[in-house]
Amino acid sequence: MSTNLSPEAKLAEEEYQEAKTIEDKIIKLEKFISMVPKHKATEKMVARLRSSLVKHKSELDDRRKRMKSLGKGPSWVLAKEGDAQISLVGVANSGKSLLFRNLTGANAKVGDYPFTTEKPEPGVLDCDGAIIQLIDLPSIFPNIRNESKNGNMLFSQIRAADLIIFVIDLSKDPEEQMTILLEELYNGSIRVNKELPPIELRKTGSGGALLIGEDKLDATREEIIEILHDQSLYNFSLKILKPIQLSDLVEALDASLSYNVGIIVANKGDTDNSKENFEKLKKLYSKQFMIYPVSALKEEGLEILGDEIFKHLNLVRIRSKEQNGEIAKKPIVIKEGATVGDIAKIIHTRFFDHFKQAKITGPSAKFSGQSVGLNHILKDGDVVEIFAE
Ligand SMILES: Nc1nc2c(ncn2[C@@H]2O[C@H](COP(=O)(O)OP(=O)(O)O)[C@@H](O)[C@H]2O)c(=O)[nH]1
Ligand SMILES: [Mg+2]
Repeated sequence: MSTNLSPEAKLAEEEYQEAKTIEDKIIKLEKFISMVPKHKATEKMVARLRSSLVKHKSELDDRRKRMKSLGKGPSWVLAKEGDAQISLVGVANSGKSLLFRNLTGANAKVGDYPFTTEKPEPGVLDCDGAIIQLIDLPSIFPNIRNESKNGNMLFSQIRAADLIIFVIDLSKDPEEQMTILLEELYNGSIRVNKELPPIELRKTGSGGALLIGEDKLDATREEIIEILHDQSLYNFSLKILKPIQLSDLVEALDASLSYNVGIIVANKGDTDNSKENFEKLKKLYSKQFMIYPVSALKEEGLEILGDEIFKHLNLVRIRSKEQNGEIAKKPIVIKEGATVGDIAKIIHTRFFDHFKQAKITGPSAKFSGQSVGLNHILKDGDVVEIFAE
């Protein structure tokens, strides 16, 4: 390994090499990686180290799966109920529990002291008929994964979320909070508002390595293949679609990664320093996140939050019009891009099998009562009346 490392980094490397258990190897290797200066000259070395980290994590994951099948898996991860699941993430005292309480009406302990919330609490948020499960979570602090016995469960819960809400306390430095949250989630294998790396990888039974578009990666063929060998991939075709770096390739091979969508709710807008901190938050994070200012205490900004949250779930609410002319109170909540055919199937297969036409009113209709076929794509807020033979 490179000799240009600081004495601390060299020590960290030794500690990693001496680690015995997989858990320990992961902790020590993460520490070592964090100590290697990141620049052009170390880029490939860091990519290779990350590649080993991916390998250890997948070993750990395999073991956890086996443990789980023995009934030793996480015990408090809440299963999804309703149309979508949203988790509140933040450092201690940022106001998650108060926000949760004021959005859902559910009871959650609110405290002036840290760690009032010890396990996930579920509540229901009614977004104009869509039933959204909101989850209040224990607070995140630096190195939580290794220092809290519930760290892994917490990350399992966050990974399952359809949307992560970062609750930031505007009475304190927002950069510090976001850095902790993003770093902990990153180490917990969660990527927020990131796209999947632009590669296509296929395992093949034989034939060795086939690389397509390797000119888009600034590394030699040998270096690329080495990274795949680390993950026990010998026969494969790898297509690189856009320019990437070796570290992106490592990310792409990490099956443990979860790609989640996140927004920021900037809380405590009623406090003294909130204006300045809000400006700072916007300056640093508005490219990566939508940011909504609120005060959970004064219940300000909460009314629009429901609507805004819903927009990030990529769902649509479709109401059916019954034969008696009444519009269903409860909408059908379905993925964006759903067609009249999808709705027909949900109402009754008879409507799909013997479909004649549908009349629609709402955002996707050119005019009220427009007649459309099965392939018409619906929009949020549409009312659909289906006619069958
Ligand atoms: N001034 C102000 N205080 C708040 C606001 N939201 C929460 N708090 C207070 O911050 C403290 C921590 O709140 P809590 O919801 O328990 O935070 P959690 O640890 O993130 O769940 C409590 O004393 C709350 O009353 C807010 O919008 N404005
Ligand atoms: Mg709490």
